[in-house]
Amino acid sequence: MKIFLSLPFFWILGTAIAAGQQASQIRLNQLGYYPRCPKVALVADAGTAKFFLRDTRDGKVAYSGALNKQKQNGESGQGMSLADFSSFTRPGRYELSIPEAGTSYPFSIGAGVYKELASASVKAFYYQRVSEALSAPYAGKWARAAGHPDTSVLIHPSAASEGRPAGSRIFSPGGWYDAGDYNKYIVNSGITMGTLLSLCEDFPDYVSGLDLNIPESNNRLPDILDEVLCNLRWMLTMQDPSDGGVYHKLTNAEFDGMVMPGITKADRYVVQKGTAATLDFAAVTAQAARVLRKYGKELPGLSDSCLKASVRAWGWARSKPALLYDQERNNTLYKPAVNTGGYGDRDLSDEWIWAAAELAVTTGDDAYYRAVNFFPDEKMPLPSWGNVRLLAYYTLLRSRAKLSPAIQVGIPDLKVRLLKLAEQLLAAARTSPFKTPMGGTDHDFIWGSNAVAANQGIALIQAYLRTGAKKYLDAAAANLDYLLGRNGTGYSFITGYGSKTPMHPHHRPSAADGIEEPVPGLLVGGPNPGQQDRVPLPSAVPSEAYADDERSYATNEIAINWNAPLAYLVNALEALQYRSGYSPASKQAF
Ligand code: G3I
Ligand code: 9MR
Repeated sequence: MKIFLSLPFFWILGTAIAAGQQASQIRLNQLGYYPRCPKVALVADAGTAKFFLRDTRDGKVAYSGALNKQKQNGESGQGMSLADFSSFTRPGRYELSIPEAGTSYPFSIGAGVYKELASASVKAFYYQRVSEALSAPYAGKWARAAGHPDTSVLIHPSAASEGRPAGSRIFSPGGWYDAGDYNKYIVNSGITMGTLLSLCEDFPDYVSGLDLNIPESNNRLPDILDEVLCNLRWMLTMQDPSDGGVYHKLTNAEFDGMVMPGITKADRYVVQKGTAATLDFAAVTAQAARVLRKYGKELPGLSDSCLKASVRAWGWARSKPALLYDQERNNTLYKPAVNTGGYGDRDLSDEWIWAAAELAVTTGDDAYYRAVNFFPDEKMPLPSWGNVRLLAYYTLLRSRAKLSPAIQVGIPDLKVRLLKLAEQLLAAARTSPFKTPMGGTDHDFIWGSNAVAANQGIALIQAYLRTGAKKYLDAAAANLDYLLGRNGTGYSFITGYGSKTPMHPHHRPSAADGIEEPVPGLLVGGPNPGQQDRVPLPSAVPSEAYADDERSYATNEIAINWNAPLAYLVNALEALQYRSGYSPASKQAF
């Protein structure tokens, strides 16, 4: 009773503090929580004080508890305390208040708490469409004219072949802009498409019901497939029909300025064909052939064309097994020099594994499996644009039954390896200052660190799908908490989703469109102390090295290969039992 009498005072005090920047001292998922999932907030420098959960409608205390002191956050010396209100499940809108620290941003507890974000994370790709106008019924205030047409793209001297000499032109429209820039890169499209296609393969029923409000929404395909097709059709134009090789990228020679797409009329080029691009293309088209097979009526011939393109790409790669894309070297040999994103991978063993896995599973032909060393070691490297090995393993885990018994017997127990990785991520969550798998080590904070968090989430979802063990799903959800605010910066890293979100991402349309709010649903790169852009950061502590500054492309750019794992993570959580309750028994699992 006594406690309730003293509360209004603290509530008023807390609310007053929150009006300042105090709210950002309380780090929690700024959207909210499913009723029956863990609910945790972190508070800087608040010791073991009491915390109160208040209903925002009337300020009444709905739940209270004591903070739990955690270890310090790296070099910052900031003491973190943890508020755990997991056992509170009543749907509603709340604030967390700690008299000594202030009041959090308001958040929700409810079944539909990530529904809008789930769709926005995929709709983000619509906003990246290159060659078509975005109209108001779909794009709202972010409607804009079409960007680069790419209907007459030059063959760069590095890409010249007998049938296509330097300076000749090809037709390669459409697709998605890679990131904050206006170029299109096959390698980065590869992992992006693989991740989105895996979402379709892992949760087919769920994705059929996912509504994106895009121009194709009324056709008979799932919206996410319509969106994926947009980039797939572009990718298909990047294959040289005469030999099956695939151009590394379609690009300006220099990055465009911070202007709307299509304003600049600089020449566009396709550059050198390379083995990494060709293998990533082979993997994507083989996987797409599989996913599209059941839509033969809606998309006559497309699945077959994808498979043919994949087989030809594979053939080209076999004849040129290690033709790297080395931009610096090319710039000493060819004019014009090209200074846009390099995506220059030097180790192609994982691209070989991925292409072989997708082709083997789609065709059932053991020869693809036999052609490469699938298990050079026991590593399970987290996916990134430069390392796609795990995408192959996810495919084998999902579909090994499609391989012949002789091959299946020889596959090591990938489930054991996957669970080892998942356990490592659980261990990281014990040491991370945010009690999330993300941040267990400072090495997590690279360029695009938020995609590290999202890809860790995918690995944990995969572990959940193979075991049904709730701890993996909870840990995946904790990384979504991380992305939505339970992190070292106090930001929710997704534009438009949360209370304190990036307002100045390195994203040309958002910078140039004159609209205050950036395009929504975009995941920014996140903390990265590398300062490759030389922009000052508010902190040198890796987990805090983030600036919501348009110039800070090393922390605040957006990119398709970062949004794809976000889309997988949040949509997988929606697809699984979290939506309706908390029972690990899922129809789709196993
Ligand atoms: O791999 C090392 C790692 O071992 C080391 O611990 C770490 C320390 O910083 O560095 C890692 O390498 C970094 C690598 O990203 C990690 O993926 C490099 O320093 C860093 O320069 C590199 O950045 C890449 C960046 O382009 C510059 O090339 C990003 O991965 C990549 O996402 C980004 O992609 C750009 C495109 O080029 C152009 N379009 C936008 C896109 C997004 O920013
Ligand atoms: O906008 C570019 C971004 O997409 C890239 O990730 C980044 C690194 O390659 O480069 C950005 O472009 C910058 C260029 O490298 C240097 N001049 C300023 C450009 C941004 O305004």
